[in-house]
Amino acid sequence: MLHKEILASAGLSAAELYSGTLDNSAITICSPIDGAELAVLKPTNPSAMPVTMELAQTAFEQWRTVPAPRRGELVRLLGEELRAAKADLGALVTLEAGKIRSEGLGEVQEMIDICDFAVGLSRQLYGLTIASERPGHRMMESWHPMGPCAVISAFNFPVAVWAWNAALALVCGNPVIWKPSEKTPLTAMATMKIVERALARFGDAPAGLLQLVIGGADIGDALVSSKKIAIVSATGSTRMGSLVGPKVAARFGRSILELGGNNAMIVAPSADLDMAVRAIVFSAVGTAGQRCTTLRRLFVHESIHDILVEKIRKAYASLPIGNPLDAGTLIGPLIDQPALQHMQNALEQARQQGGGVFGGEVVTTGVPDGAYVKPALVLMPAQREVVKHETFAPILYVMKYTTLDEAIHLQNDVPQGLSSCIFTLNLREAEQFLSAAGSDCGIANVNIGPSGAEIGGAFGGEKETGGGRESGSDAWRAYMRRQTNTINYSSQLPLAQGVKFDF
Ligand code: UN1
Repeated sequence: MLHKEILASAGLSAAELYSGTLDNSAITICSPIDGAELAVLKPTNPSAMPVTMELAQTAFEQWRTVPAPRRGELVRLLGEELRAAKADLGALVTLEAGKIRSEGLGEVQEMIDICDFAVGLSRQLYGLTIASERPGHRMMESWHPMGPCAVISAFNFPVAVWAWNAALALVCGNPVIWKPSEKTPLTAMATMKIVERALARFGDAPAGLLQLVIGGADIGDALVSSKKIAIVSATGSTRMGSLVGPKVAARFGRSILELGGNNAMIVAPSADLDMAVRAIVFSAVGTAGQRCTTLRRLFVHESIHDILVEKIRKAYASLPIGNPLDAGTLIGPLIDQPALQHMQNALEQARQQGGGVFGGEVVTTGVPDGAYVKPALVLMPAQREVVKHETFAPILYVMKYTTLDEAIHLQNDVPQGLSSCIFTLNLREAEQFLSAAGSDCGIANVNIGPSGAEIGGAFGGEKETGGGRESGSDAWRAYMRRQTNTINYSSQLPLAQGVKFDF
């Protein structure tokens, strides 16, 4: 399929794709597959941001009064439209972000799944009833819409992360303003076409309920700094989060941060090694190592180290690298040349720090201008400095361990805390890993890799990962404000704590 056909099937017209040709602030979008120019976009003018946020505020005042199950109806329609558009949007994810076909489709499936989840949730925004200490009194908590929610998303999940946030924010009664990565605005524009179809079928949603802004840090900053934006949900690097978090906090806004990960797997002596290898390969090289949940550190028991490394090397040698649009490809390109440079720099540091590097070479696929690379396996003598940094590329550091306590300590001894897992058939080891003294990550798995989480569980992690939770479980609470209510149905006015105040 040609690039042009993919863009057209996703509903993007030539006029939209070339809106920025006369603008010197234009953003040029190139496909990571071959460097082909896909679009020249006019970014949102920063001076238009106050109007955008004002519109979201006005939309909020109406949307918050719409019953939550009716709000859920909009999300149900969005899920239906996404089902119909799955193939087209999935192909565009491949074209713009470089994911292989199946992962492009999987990303859209993740959007559909969170819509289904949110539709059910729209009838389950439960609060507690609480026993009052006073006679004739009743207490409860109510959950109310919070206000406009800004979603700042990254290139690697260019549409799913917006959907995690938007589906919940919508049923919770909040408008959404989306700033996608400057590297992947086309998938966002195509998603907005799908949104428009859902809105048209819904009928009476307020204008400005779902808006898209395109641009760089200045546009993001307008959202982050404005008191009109109640919630800022930001996914990306720890560096970005360290700028966003304090700014939102300084104005007492709420932020949901989903930042860097440095995800690990412990492989214990009893592990099913063939299963472990499958999990390792998918989670270390899938999405060309560009998931925030990508497996980056492998701690292998010394008794099985050599045999496991051999199996991984064999599997790595068989991986088809190339054009992600081609059926059969398992590793597509990195997002751009700077990403490839970061990878090469990290490998050089790893060598200097005693690592034995296998793979990692640039691959010439016959596709011009793509950043294709062999996944790298790096045997480290210890968890040296380079291993503690997240390099957004397919580098897997492998280290030996002797005791499980030591492995868990090493796993936790990094600044990030997103995802983790253990392969073991030993119940004691599995439970220790999941216990309070085990993994310190937001996600901890047994006999399954660290990436590819389902939407049903809350997603996010601790430490430099930012502490936010998105997607399933009760992550919805972060999109609402909790109100505690005390109702007195007696004819007396007793004070709490037995205080007397008679006059
Ligand atoms: C991300 O990489 O930003 O668990 C999100 C996973 C996906 C989401 C990753 N469901 O790998």
